Amino acid sequence: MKVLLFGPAGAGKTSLMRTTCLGYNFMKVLNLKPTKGVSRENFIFRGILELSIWDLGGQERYLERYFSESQRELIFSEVTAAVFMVDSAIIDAEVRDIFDNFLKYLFEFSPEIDQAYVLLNKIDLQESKEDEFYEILSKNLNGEFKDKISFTPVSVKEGSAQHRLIEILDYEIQKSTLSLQRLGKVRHLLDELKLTTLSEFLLFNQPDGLLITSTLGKFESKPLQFMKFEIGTLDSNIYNLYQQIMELQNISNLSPLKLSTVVYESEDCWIIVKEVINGAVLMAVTRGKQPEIFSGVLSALNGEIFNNLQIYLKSSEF
Ligand SMILES: Nc1nc2c(ncn2[C@@H]2O[C@H](COP(=O)(O)OP(=O)(O)OP(=O)(O)O)[C@@H](O)[C@H]2O)c(=O)[nH]1
Ligand SMILES: [Mg+2]
Repeated sequence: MKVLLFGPAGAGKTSLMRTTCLGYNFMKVLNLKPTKGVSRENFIFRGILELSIWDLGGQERYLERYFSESQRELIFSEVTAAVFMVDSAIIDAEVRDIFDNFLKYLFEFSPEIDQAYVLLNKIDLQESKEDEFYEILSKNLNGEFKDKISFTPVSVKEGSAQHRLIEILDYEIQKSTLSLQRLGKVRHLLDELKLTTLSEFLLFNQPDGLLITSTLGKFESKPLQFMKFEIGTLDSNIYNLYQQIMELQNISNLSPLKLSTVVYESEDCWIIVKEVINGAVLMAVTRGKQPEIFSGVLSALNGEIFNNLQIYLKSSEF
């Protein structure tokens, strides 16, 4: 699925992409270099939706190229979701020309698009004038475009831009039969795990830290930042000790990935986190703390249903 990120230089497009799809925090995108022309990156959003994000560097010389007769079709065709982003702290009436061209070619080459999204970014800045920018971009819009464009004031710094992009992409999941089928199958396997263990299960996508699905149904959670769940790297002390002990026992060929499960204990329950495949992590929350519940979950996490989940997720990898 092709996603276009378009807009003038410095608007925050690359920042938005990295923080949403890779779980980076804002500090990590403070010093991004301007994107040189077209940068394409593939991600699997929420573990379900295959994305090809076209992050288009917004410097003038590139914009001219995107609109040129030789390139416009390549850039604007087969787009599924399109985002136009501006820096609301820098009011520039000339952006309107860029926006008009963007709309013109977008709807010409991807006529099946039902919505284009405008993000008025950086509203965290005091000098941000998102209302003024909204006026510039929306004034006298061609009637047929008018109903197809939605404007949202956002901030990548504060997280509302990522929230909006996630909403936009979730809407695409809802429109995709294949994605819904995949979700249904995974959900079914989690429900089976729940039946045999009386615990709740939540499956997370590692790169963006978002929930794929859970036995609790729709469950809102913030993207899990910093949690990569790769225990070997997460806690290298433990890995080092483990390695030493295994060496004492003459067991070689260790990889940090062999440490795949973390257990947390609270007064009321166990929380057990296990990597299913590279890129997806399963979390079990037990109902109660009896030892047999704990061992039940551990056997389930080494049993057939878990295995099926692993096979299914592997087979639907892109
Ligand atoms: N204050 C503030 N700064 C932001 C926000 N979003 C992005 N920035 C900063 O704006 C600068 C430019 O961000 P980029 O993501 O590189 O912008 P871009 O749209 O990709 O720019 P080009 O690649 O040149 O088209 C970076 O220093 C970001 O840290 C925001 O919401 N608030
Ligand atoms: Mg960029």
